[in-house]
Amino acid sequence: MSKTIIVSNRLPLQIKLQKNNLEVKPSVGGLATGMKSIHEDGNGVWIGWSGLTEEDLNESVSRQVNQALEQVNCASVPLTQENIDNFYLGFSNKALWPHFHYFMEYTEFEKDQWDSYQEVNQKFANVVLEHLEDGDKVWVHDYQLLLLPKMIKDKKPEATIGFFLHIPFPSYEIFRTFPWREDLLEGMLGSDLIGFHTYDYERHFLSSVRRILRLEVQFNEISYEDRIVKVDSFPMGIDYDKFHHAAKKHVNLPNDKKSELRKRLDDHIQSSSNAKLILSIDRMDYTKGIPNRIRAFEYFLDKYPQFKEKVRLVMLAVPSRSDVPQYRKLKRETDELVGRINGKFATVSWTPIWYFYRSMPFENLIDLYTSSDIALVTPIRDGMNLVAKEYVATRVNQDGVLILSEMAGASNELDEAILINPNNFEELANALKNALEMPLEEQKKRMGILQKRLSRYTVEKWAKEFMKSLNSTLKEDTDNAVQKMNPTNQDSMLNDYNKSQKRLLFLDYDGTLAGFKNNPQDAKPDAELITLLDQLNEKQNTDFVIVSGRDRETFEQWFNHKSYSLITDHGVWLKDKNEDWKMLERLKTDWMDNILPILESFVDRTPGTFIEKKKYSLAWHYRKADPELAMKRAMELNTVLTSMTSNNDLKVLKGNKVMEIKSSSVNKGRATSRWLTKGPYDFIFAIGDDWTDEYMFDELPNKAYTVKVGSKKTKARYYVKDTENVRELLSRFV
Ligand code: GDG
Repeated sequence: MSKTIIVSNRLPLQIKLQKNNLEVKPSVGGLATGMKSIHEDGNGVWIGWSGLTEEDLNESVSRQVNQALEQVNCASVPLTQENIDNFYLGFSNKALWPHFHYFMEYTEFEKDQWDSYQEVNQKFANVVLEHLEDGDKVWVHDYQLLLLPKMIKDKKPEATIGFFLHIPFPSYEIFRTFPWREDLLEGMLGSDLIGFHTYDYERHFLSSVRRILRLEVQFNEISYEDRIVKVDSFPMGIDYDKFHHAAKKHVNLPNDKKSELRKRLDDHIQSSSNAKLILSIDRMDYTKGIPNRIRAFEYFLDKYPQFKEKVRLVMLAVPSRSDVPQYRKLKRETDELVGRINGKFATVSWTPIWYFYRSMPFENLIDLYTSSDIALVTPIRDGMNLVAKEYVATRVNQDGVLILSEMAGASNELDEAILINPNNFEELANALKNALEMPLEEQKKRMGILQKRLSRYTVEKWAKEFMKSLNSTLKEDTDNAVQKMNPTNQDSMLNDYNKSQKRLLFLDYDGTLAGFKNNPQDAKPDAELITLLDQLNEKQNTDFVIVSGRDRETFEQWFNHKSYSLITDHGVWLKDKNEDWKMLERLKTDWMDNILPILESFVDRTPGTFIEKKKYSLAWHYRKADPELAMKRAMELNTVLTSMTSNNDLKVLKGNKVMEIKSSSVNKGRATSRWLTKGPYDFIFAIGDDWTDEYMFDELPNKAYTVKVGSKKTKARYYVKDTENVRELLSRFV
């Protein structure tokens, strides 16, 4: 039975080791809850670091830990202290975390840490590969493991792999400055499905993929090598019922059962008729905007002094990554700010900020949520922010106001909150005043809508939706009738080839026999290719023809001294082995004078594009242009040209990063089907990479072996990954 393997940096467990005594406790985080049903389904495994370094463990304890983990269907990745320093505290938290959150001034690019990041991702891959069986699915989580999908895919191409990024994906302008940007993107593209919290992160990622890797993106699908990678947004939810039910219990608690914290919070609320509590909860992280929030609170108290002695900011900052210098600096800054502001405003009976630097048990967290009239969630940048959602879930009487930063992913879904820009103190101070004075009726209206939404799209639903989408990538794959050329179907094709009496091979040139170059003239055949073509040309009973959109002049230059059969200009010219060139189609060229100025105006407005003037066609190449601008211009040009060419017997062909205008009476399909009359052939093979080759695949008889290069979206029967595979395949014919 197939299973799902979940992979995250940390296992959803807390392991305590005291004097060789082992205590394993499940952790109760949102992710663990969401993944619960998937983990428990069948014989699922969760792979991650246990929290104990190799230095913490001796052989016998290590065995004990592994056994304990096995019992709860987990497996650990062995990491050393050096790994933690360089991979986790180093590359993950000093390069990726600040960079992806737009804190470029905090980003450190260290080669040693990058090496460690690769090494540790490989360690994770090794453990995954030990557990991975045919038919299994893998779901990889977060920024510590960006390289893992590719490492698994390279070893197990048939594995179905999903990846979810819990933090923002930055805009292309930021991402492009990352030294190892290609490796990170390629690592992620080992997946079949890549998920983000929001559509913004999704489009930033797609933009980087287009611009940096120059890959073809259609809607939310990336054509990568011979695969399609799907990209989508899945906003993560919370365990709504857990928070809602816990809050219900808390609200009705008798006095003697209340925690000390709750009693102190109650004291404040009862201190005057309009005393209010404002809550903030975050990990102590510079992305969460803690100092800004405190300063904005100071600004608020200065601007609206009527709230002095009435409102209190209760601030819980949970210690985090304190081995990283920026976090220690943030802690110092926060301590100082709280001290200064409390000193500035405090009276004998009131301190404006209650500041806790620690983590609290769940019950106290609920005390804070249920006692606070306002939640002030103001990150500078946050992938999602679950605290905002948890606050909503705990408001069992539907009162309370959420003030939320627009820079948190959650703001996309929580429109009924008061949304603010955390850098605008004026807006923040006014939001606080509005929230404090908001009529109960309006609070209930807003809270009601928010609760309805969050109770529907829970973390469990989120995980299920992701898995459903991952499963559908698998289904699309099996539905697709186009088969990958593999050793089995290749052998059967060669068997037919060897048995046949008269064979015909049609080979496209650019993107098939030779890779693309920025300048089309640079794609000249190399020595290896010439040797291969010579060998094919010498084969007995075998006609091989290069069928190209290239012009006759170029092929004359390149293959001048050769006796190959050539079809050029998409089928205008034909040269049969030892004969002279013949014109297959008589074509007019007077239309070019009208079209050329239009193409020139597009070249002027689209840097990096250029026109190739052929004898019978005009091509506008946009391979070197910005892909997003080029796509927009290509659509524009297509509209202009189609309206102009409709009566003109002209056709606009979309090739690979090129648009070509030519007579509609000529295409590779017509040229190749004419050649068939030289038969009968009992073995026909055609291979090509773009839309112009589809005409050829379409016209050939069903029994022909038709092969597409680099994509599964084709009328061909088979596909191969790249030009290297083409050469390997053709070398089997010689
Ligand atoms: C990352 C992304 C994204 C906090 N203090 C205590 C405590 N917590 C719990 C909260 C909440 C969680 O920690 C914090 O989650 P956030 O989403 O707010 O933030 P990150 O830790 O930065 O998480 C973030 C998330 O991943 C999920 O994809 O939303 O954007 O940065 O659940 O309740 N829990 C307890 N005591 C505490 O003192 N028990």
